[in-house]
Amino acid sequence: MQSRENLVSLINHSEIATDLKNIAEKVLNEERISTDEAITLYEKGELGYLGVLANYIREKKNGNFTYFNRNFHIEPTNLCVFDCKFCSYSRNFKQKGEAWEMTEEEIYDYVRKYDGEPVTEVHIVGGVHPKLNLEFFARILRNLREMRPDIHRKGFTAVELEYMFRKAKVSVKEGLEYLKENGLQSLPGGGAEIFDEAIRNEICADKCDSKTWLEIHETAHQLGMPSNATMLYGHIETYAHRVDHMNRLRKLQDRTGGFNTFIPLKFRNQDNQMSHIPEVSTIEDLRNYAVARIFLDNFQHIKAYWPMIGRETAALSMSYGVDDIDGTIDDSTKIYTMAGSEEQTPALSTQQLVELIKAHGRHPIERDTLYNTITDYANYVFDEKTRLTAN
Ligand code: V47
Ligand code: SF4
Repeated sequence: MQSRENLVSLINHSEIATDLKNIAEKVLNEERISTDEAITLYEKGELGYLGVLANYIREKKNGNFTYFNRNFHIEPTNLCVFDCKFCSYSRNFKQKGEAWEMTEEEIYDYVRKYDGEPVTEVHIVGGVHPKLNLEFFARILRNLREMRPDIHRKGFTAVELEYMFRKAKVSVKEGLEYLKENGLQSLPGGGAEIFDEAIRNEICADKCDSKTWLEIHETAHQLGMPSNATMLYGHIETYAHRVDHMNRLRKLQDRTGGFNTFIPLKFRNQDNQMSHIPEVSTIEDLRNYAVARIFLDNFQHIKAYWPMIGRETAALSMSYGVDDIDGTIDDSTKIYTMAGSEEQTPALSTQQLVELIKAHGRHPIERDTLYNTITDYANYVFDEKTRLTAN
């Protein structure tokens, strides 16, 4: 395999520093790297070096496949009781006039738009609204299950769940069990931000703390509900904070194996209380994907969320450890549009996703939420009339 040859020749390269060479050898021998070594990667690893290591692991774990799915979001409201400094999306109650609140019927109408469409996942996420409670969301889930039993229901960040359960006076386990009975199938990765308590206190002091975020995901895994994990990077955190964040996730994954994918989220600085902080470069984005791929040896997948990072960088990231670029989205999320992403109407057709992946030399696989293959697009050609025909 070419990626192995590249790694071996990098190790034999005489000019490489000893500590970097040792890490590369560990990767070749499939040994776990330490937190100190991960910090060394961030501090000293050049993009080319990190890419060789990350690509080797990526191809070992996922071959040449790049995954995507057909999905849409439901964002019932952007009114939020919390005040995260990095958030461009939420509005508080003083700014109610600028906010949206979907009625229950509007939510169902929104889902009806997809009647007859082969979408496989709905991602429900939004601001934390004090009136939208556990009962409301349980009813939404039940009705979505009835309307479209074929669509996987992934919903609610640990931040939304913590608030919902606290208000309903139920434990995390009781609340998750109840939502599961009513149709919740997995949790998205949002709300993790940076687990370090001091940084969290600076950027999102009033919402669910790190311990609770981890407890909610652990309980979900114990109940048989998988989840994703995110990390908001490129603001006031240091490399050590990023590594500490991923280390807490790696330890939890060792215990439960319940995380599907890790999704680094680049801080975007438009129209929020941290707008004075410059965004990191695309090179730093790619380095970050690569270090995540190298460090998180017990995560099967690393996702580049294209509405946040832009389709071009998402495509490049496939050479730096990423094997998943999220889905069609259908312009159904505002989180990154409002934070300054280059994707102002995020929607890609299946054909566009397939072509993007192929143009970068990877093998496109449409997956379901749990990474089961729905369609292998290696030998498909798209036809304008029939939309899709086997080659
Ligand atoms: O927790 C908010 C982030 C997250 C900004 O699980 C920002 O498949 C950057 O978690 N700059 C919510 N990031 C979205 C999320 C997510 C997205 C896509 C897929 C999945 C998944 C999960 O958005 C928040 C926060 O970390 N966020 N504002 C901003 N200005
Ligand atoms: Fe509310 Fe989420 Fe925005 Fe924080 S990131 S203010 S919890 S919508």
